[in-house]
Amino acid sequence: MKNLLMLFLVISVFSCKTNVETTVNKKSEKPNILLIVIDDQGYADFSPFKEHDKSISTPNITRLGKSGTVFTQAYVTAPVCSPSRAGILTGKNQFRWDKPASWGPGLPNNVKTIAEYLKEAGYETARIGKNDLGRNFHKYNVREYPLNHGYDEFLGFSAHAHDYWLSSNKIKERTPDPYGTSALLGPLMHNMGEKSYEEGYLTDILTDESIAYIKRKREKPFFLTLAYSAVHHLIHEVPKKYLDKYGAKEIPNYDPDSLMAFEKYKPGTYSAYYDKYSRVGAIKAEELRNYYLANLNCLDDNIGRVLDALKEQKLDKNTLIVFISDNGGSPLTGANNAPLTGGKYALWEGGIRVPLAISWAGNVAANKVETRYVSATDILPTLLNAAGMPVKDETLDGISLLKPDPNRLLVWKWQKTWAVRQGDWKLTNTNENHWKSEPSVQYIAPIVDNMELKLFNVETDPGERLDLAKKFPEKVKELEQAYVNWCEANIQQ
Ligand SMILES: [Ca+2]
Repeated sequence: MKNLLMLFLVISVFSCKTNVETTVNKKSEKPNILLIVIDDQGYADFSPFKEHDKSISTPNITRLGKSGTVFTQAYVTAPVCSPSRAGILTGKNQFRWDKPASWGPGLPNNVKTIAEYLKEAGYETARIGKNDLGRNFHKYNVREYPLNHGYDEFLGFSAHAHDYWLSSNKIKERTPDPYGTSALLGPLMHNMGEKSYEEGYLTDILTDESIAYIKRKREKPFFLTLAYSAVHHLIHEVPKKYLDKYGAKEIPNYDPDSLMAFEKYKPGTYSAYYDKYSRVGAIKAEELRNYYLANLNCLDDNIGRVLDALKEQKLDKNTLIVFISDNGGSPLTGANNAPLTGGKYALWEGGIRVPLAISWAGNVAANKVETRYVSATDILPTLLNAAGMPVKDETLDGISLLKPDPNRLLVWKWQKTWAVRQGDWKLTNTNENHWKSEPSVQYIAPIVDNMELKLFNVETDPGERLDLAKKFPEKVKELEQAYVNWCEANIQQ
């Protein structure tokens, strides 16, 4: 009898482990799904990784990571916001339809989103925060607007960035160019109208609204995409208590009456203010990271509030959470991508390898570090699988996050550059591209700045320090051909 009991225990433990690792939800109850998208977080600034930069303070992101599985080799489909977000949302490489592989892939009618699938699976859907698909900013009656691609509700902004402090009608009316750049200020878009906030800090506002959404009484499971704009520039815009903690001096907010004369812009424009503080120089390179740390710390406290709200509502056990940064840390904000080279704006590992975590109590292994490479396109099939929704689309690029394939082919196309990864190898023609100013001191410069083919073993050399193209010409040829073949078969002509 005792032996039988032991055998039963062993079998139970074993099958439990198997369930945890393969994760197909057999429960009839569908989980709530929370997809948290962060903006421009550095690879080394993700505390669930053992080798993270110790200057960050993000205990809540650590808590989230430990409650599930974190991925040390998670790739997004582009090194900047819009195309990467299109990849996350659709489970596809956005250059399938955006042949120039541009900043603005947009969202065609025939490409289905996670929100559309989950709505069909019986979910209530909402997007709170940044909606940035690179086209048709600030417009309601376009496919890119969340209400037209599967979300029942939207509160946020449709652009690359929004001022962290200025979300009122009043400031919009006083500003000569409220939509002057790819960033904006003023009221947030809210369903088919707007919502003005006289005061408040954007990261706090997005959290408050998300908590209110989570707390709502409902019959159906929810799918909430919470897309923070932190830690995108304007990185210096942070509540004072965080600035004080990191010894960062407060910088005055934008004010239309203040005279800021720059050659390119009229005095008093938001464009001038945004441009000034979205490059290194106005804030000294060596001081920039203090602002970044303050901004990230504030974001972390807000993520803690969301996690606490789920617990308080007793939803923590049946909510699947995915946490991802849309691209690597920016060279212009003081983010740290170490040991990866480069950053946002280019296909070096620092631009496309990002923090990623998935958590779902009892279904996804907790406290686990997955070192095999995965893609942000895997989020869609993973979520649909959890929701019990079959995926039939053969042009999907994603597979399950929980079953990584160590030999799969991943491809990237970003403007005139491209990259391909298969197994341990990465081939790329990427150059260095740190955009509009000198990079911050955290930036690790790539070994070369040209568009010749470079071959790296990114398993043993994630920092891409040793170009092996000359040593392994056959591997170069093989991977280049794999990239060409993929494009010929999949990019719409
Ligand atoms: Ca971004």
